[in-house]
Amino acid sequence: MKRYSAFAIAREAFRYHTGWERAWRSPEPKSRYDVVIVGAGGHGLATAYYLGKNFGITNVAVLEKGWLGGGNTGRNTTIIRSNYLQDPSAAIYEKARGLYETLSQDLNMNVMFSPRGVLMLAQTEHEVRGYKRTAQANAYQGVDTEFVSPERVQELCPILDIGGPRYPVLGALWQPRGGTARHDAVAWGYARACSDMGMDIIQKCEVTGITQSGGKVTGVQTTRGDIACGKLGIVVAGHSGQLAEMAGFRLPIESVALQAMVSEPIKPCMDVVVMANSVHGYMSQSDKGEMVIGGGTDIYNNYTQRGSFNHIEETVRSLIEIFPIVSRLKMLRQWGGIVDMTGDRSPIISPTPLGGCFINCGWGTGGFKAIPGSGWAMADMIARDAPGPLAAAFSLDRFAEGRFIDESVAAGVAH
Ligand code: FAD
Ligand code: PYC
Repeated sequence: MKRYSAFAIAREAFRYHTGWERAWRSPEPKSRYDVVIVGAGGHGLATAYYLGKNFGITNVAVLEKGWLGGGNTGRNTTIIRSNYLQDPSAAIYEKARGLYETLSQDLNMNVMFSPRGVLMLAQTEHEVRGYKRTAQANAYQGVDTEFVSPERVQELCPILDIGGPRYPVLGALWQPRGGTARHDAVAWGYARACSDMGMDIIQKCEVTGITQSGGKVTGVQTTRGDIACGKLGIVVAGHSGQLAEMAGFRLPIESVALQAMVSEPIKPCMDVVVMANSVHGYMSQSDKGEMVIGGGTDIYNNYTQRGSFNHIEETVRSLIEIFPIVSRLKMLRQWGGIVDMTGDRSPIISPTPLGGCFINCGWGTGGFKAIPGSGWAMADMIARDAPGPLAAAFSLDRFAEGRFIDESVAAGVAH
């Protein structure tokens, strides 16, 4: 595959952009692969990429029932941070954040990583104590965060009303190298790199069954025929329960809609990401000038990729409290995704009761930021048949053994 470069852009400019290749091939499925990954979201594609890059395993297919990146990976609000409380979480999210720093170069695709800084506002005494504790834990974990004063918050984000009508801003957890990235480009970049390594990305190919023999996975049934495999990775976010059922086990997962919206574009007015978890709203400004806005999850389980109307009203109301300047903005688009929630709000990266079958799910409302680290850890587990140091704590056993990794506060989104 030809490399993207300034020279390539100049060359194509002279020939009316007629020479660009397709970013990835769309092959017919083969009858067998060493590894099949179900789900071409960021986590599935990153898993395939690191299988190839780190372990030289390239006889891999990524099967996607819809279009690549059309799940939560293309529906999120792109916030990247690693300011979690527990050690295993800080390790995997910081690994991911670190990989984001050089992802554009690694993938030869501009993923527009923008480490503009993330502020998580403390608007109650409880949050002040909680975020000070997180900042202290992060210092031990090697994650660069600090608890900052209301004055510093105002300096970092002048459009915030820190006096607030309900909850004044009492400080914030600040991660200066958190930020955002272009979500589609992350999926496209991994897909292009996988295709370049000879892997097959097969869209419009829904997995409808999982075949097994003697307690080991042997393949998948799909809407495009049966495909045999040596190992299987299930990476389907909100549909994890359905795939687990096909494989014959149950997951402690609930599927819920989470929605977001963007406003009409306006002139640049904020260059940090702000999350306000007491009032349930968060906002950043995209490169196009749109204000990117989200709130809490729906309160009932469902599979509708749109979310409910009351949330739009509640989220906008909350944001107006802290950002009065958005009160006259028009909203342009609204959408939802199905997020996969575990009880402790931490992911599952684990072998399963079915031999040769591995699962990666439970990222809930916060998995975009984790994509590179999660793919890295999942590839390592599939290649070596056992979870490595990044994945070990996130095994399925923890729910039976009571080893919860409680990140309900760090999740940052009201559930
Ligand atoms: P997905 O991208 O959903 O990919 C799974 C894929 O599996 C889908 O494409 C689906 O079609 C496919 N699939 C399902 N069933 C089958 C089948 N039977 N056969 C074949 N394919 C199948 N996270 C953050 O870190 N920061 C944020 O700011 C943020 N904001 C969010 C805002 C919203 C509105 C939403 C919905 C989520 C947000 N998230 C955020 C969470 C984040 O988007 C997800 O955790 C992450 O994208 C999950 O990626 P994934 O690859 O696991 O899943
Ligand atoms: O995990 O940072 C996050 C997040 C923000 C919005 C949705 N999830």
